[in-house]
Amino acid sequence: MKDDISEIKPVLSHPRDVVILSHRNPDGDAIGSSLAMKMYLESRGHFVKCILPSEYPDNFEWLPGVKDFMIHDLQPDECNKVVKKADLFLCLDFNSLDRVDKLGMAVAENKTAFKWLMDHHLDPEPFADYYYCDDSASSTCELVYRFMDEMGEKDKIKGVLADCIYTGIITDTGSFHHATNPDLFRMIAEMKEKGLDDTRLQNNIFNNQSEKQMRLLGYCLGKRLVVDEEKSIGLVFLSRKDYQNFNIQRGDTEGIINHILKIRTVKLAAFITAQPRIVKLSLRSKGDISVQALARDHFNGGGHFNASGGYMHAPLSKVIDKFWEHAGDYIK
Ligand SMILES: [Mn+2]
Repeated sequence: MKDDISEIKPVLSHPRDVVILSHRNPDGDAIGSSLAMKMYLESRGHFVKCILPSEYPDNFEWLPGVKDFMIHDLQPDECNKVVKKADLFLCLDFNSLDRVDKLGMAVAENKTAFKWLMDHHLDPEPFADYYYCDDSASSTCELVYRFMDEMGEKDKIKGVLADCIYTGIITDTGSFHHATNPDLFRMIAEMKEKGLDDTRLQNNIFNNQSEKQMRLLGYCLGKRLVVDEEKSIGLVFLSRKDYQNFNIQRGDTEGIINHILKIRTVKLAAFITAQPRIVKLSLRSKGDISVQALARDHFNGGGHFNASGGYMHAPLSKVIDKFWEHAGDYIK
């Protein structure tokens, strides 16, 4: 769903109070696309605030401008005030207002503001006035690049703005392991020509873990990994007790699921965690196995074909049982 670029040009032709929003538990793509679009819109004379429903993980702290994010969980009143005053909402990297919780309600209440959705998830909900969406894009940051190119302002993609775009692309593609396309590599090449320091960025993003995170990864793979060779499925789970014992904080479990998929015989990987109110599932797959369908059919979720997630209000053991009951049906 992509509306013509000519429809957004008049909207951006005079200074606006813009609020950029992205999803709960923001990842590199949510953060990178928010910061890149903030810089772009500010360069065109708009006033821009970025709001996130919840805090961002520590390993993105090095990104310039990240400390200016307003966090709805921490300062709801200030955020609501800004939302009320906005005359343009730019929603990045999510496809329905319930993904931003109470913030979504505040956005829906502001009926006069123009709503713009830029996203690469499947099936965007009809809440916006302008859609710049394409589920064939690797990331929202790829769409940010394409958008600036279509606006004839590709020359602005350099320096810190390019760093932000690269961060979203490298994290959403798992370092170019999935969801890539020829244009994406051309974009990277062009940014590299303009001085992108990809090695520094990769070090900042990936070689930036705490000792605790590495020991937690060791525990998950040593003690909590179950592999069903016959079904080609690998599973890691964490109980509430594990969360207490390791003092697990947001971001600490990031990327653990990708290690399960490194096993040769595993085609479908699941990471199931007991959160305070729900049990959360992250799902990944190789090839033509749709974990999006698995998440949608059984776990109130969705996402991408090879990367999805869901949740259940049930005890951890029940969720794990349900997973084993159904996951095999999706293996081809
Ligand atoms: Mn994304």
